[in-house]
Amino acid sequence: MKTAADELAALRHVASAPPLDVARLRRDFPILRQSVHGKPLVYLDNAATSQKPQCVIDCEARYYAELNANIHRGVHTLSQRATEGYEAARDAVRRFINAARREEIVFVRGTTEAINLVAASYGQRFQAGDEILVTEMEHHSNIVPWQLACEHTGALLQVAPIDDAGELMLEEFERLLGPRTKLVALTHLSNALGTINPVQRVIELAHARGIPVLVDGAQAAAHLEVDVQALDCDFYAFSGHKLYGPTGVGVLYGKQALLEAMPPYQGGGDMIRQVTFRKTTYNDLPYKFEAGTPNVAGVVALGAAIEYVSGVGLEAIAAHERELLTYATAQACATPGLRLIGTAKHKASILSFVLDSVHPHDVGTILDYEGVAVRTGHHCAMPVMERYGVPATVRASFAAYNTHGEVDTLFGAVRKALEVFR
Ligand code: 7TS
Repeated sequence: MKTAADELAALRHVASAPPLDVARLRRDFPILRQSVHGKPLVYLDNAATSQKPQCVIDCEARYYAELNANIHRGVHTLSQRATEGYEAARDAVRRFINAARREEIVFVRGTTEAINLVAASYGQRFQAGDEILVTEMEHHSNIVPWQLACEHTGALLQVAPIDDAGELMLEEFERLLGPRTKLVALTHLSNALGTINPVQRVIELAHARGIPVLVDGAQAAAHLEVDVQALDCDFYAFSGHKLYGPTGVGVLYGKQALLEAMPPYQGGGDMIRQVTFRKTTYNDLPYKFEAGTPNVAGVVALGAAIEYVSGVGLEAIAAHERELLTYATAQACATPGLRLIGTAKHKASILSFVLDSVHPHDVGTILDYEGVAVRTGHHCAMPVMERYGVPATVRASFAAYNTHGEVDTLFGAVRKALEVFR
C-alpha cells in the first residue's frame, strides 16, 4: 500500500522534472499553426483526441512509401521489414507500460475494442447471478460491453457511487465487493470529471478477494506514468489517438495467464495454428487475439508516438498539465455563474463546467468563433451527467502543447459568452 511518504516522494520526483519548452514543442505539431474563424487555433479538446507531432505523421507516410506489406506471412523482404516494424512497436508499448512480456500486449482498434474483447472473451465465464462492478464515472465503453456480457450470461452490473466532488466512494466500493463479484472495471482517469482514481488501492481491495481488475486507461496513458506490474492490474486498455498517435489503433494489456485461459475474440487469419473442418487450433499469444490484417501503419506510428512522448518525458508533461489545470481552475473559480463539475483532490488535465445562464452547446459555439476548440455534451458518460443533474458540460482538456495564454483566451471567450447571454 502507498504511504503518505511514498506519495510525497512521488510528488517531489515530478516536481524535479525539467520544465517543458512548450514554444519549441508546439513547433512539432503542424495543425497548431492553423487559424479558425480568423483566430489562432486554441485546441483544448485533447481528451477526445490529441494532435499529432510531425514525426508521427511522417512515420505513417514513410510506412506506406517504403515499407508497406502484409505482416507475419511473407518471406519476402518487405513483409519481413513490415513485420519487424510492427513487432518493434509492441516492444515499445511493453516498455512504456512496463509489462513483463511482449505476449501480454495485444493490438486492437482502441480502448473500446480492448474492453469489448475482454467482455466478450473473459465474460464467457460469467454465470447467472455473478456480478461485475464498475463505477458511476465510467465512459460508455466501460459500461455497455459489460451490459452486453450480462445479457448473454445473466450476470448483473453493479455500480460503485461517486461523491459530489467526483471521487469514488471507496467504502461503498468495498462494500459492493462480494463473493459474487467476478470482475472490477474502472477508469484510471475520468474523461468527464478529470478525477484520478485510486486504482492501486482498488486493485489491492479486489485482489484481497481474488477478483481481477480491468483498468480503462484511455485518458490516463497520455497524462500519468503507467506501470502495469506495479499496479498489478489484470487488464489495462488504452488508445493510440489520445497519446499523440494515430486513430484506429490501441492496446489491450492482459496478464499472460489470463489471456492464455481466454477463448479467442474473433476468428480469422493470423490467430490460428492449424485449421481443418474438423478442428481448429489457435496461435500463441498475442496473435490469438489479433485476427486478420491489423492496422500495421497505425501500430508502427504508435511506436513513433510512444518514442516521442518518452523523449519529451511523461513526468514533465504531467507537471506542465498540472500547472495549467491549477491556473485554469483558479480562473474558473473566479468566474461568477460558472460551476465546476468535478472537483476531486486528485485530478489531471480536464476542466468540466457549466454556466448558469448559457447552454453548453451555445458556449461551445461562441468559443469556436474565438478559435477555441472544446467539447460540449455528455462526453459519452451520461450517468455522470445524471449524477450532477446537468444535460451536458463544457470540457476543456489540456495536452503538453497548451499554454497559459491559451487558458486566458478560453476564459476571455467564456466571459464573452456570459455577457452575450446575460
Ligand atoms: N474510456 C475513456 C475514459 C475515454 O475517455 C474514452 C474516449 C474511451 C474509453 C473510448 O476510447 P476510444 O479511443 O475507443 O474511443 N473518450 C472520448 C472523449 O472523452 N471524447 O471523445 C472520446
